[in-house]
Amino acid sequence: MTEPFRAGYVAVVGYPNVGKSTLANRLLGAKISIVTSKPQTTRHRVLGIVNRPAYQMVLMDTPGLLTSAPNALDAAMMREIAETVAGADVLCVVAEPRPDMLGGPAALIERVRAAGRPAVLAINKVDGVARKETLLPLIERASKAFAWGAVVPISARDGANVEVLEAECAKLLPVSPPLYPGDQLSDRPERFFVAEIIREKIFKIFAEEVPYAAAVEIEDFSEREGRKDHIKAVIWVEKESQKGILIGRGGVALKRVGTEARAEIETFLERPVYLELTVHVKEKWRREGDFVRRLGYP
Ligand SMILES: Nc1nc2c(ncn2[C@@H]2O[C@H](COP(=O)(O)OP(=O)(O)OP(=O)(O)O)[C@@H](O)[C@H]2O)c(=O)[nH]1
Ligand SMILES: [Mg+2]
Repeated sequence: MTEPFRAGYVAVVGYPNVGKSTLANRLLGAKISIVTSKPQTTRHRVLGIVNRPAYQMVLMDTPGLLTSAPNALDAAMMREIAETVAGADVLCVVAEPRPDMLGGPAALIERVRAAGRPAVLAINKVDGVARKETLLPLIERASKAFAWGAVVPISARDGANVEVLEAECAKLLPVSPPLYPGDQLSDRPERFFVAEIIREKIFKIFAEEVPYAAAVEIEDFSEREGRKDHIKAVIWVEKESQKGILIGRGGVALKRVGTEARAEIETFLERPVYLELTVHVKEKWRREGDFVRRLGYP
């Protein structure tokens, strides 16, 4: 007898910077979610769809779980996590191989228990663990904390054991016909990915303050017959000083953002584009609920 087809939503959750987006991209085989070395990179839940012969796994990457939400942007991100978890069939909890990986601020494990959903634990970044035997006590301890569907040590970066993790998550999906057409990779429009690519370059190029104060809004995205697409993006920051840093002396810094972003946007869209970037200041925009919503955060 053949196994019935399964389909459902898998929420990838965990503390900031543990590798949730790296894992989501690895499972999707495409770069859907931006990855940087800084925590709190992901702001939106991103929906990517893994289509396999026996199942369809709709992946939702989430922002990292924070202890507190000091401003409207953080609060929106935390609401986004709660909504995503509520809409998930399965949780894929990602943690780093450390004794406190499920505890700590805002106790992840409590959220998992409260969610009442089947969950798989991925212990990520095991490529960085020199002595693999140190993983055993961590796995044992985690196994006692919750009735996980499975506890799987992985490396999202090099792909080790990611297939095993995927299979464990797939087992927990409900029996269901596919939820999306088989050729669809995401539910987000192109302009969302374009804005995210620009934001990722800002995270990579600038130090501490600027990336967190920056938001990208696509003002215009026009496809032009016989000419390059025209994309006009505004980068919002909170202070004149941040605007100065983003633009740089003689405009060199902004130019670098533009050059790097355009190259990646063209790869993503598989066509040439003309990218126009401008920087605007909106004081303390992260504290303004209306503005945060205008930028597409819930
Ligand atoms: N060594 C190692 N590093 C990894 C692995 N997975 C992710 N990373 C790195 O960890 C950092 C954070 O990765 P992200 O995927 O952005 O993490 P995240 O959990 O989505 O982070 P937020 O969205 O900020 O919460 C990046 O520098 C990744 O390259 C892994 O398996 N091994
Ligand atoms: Mg992320």
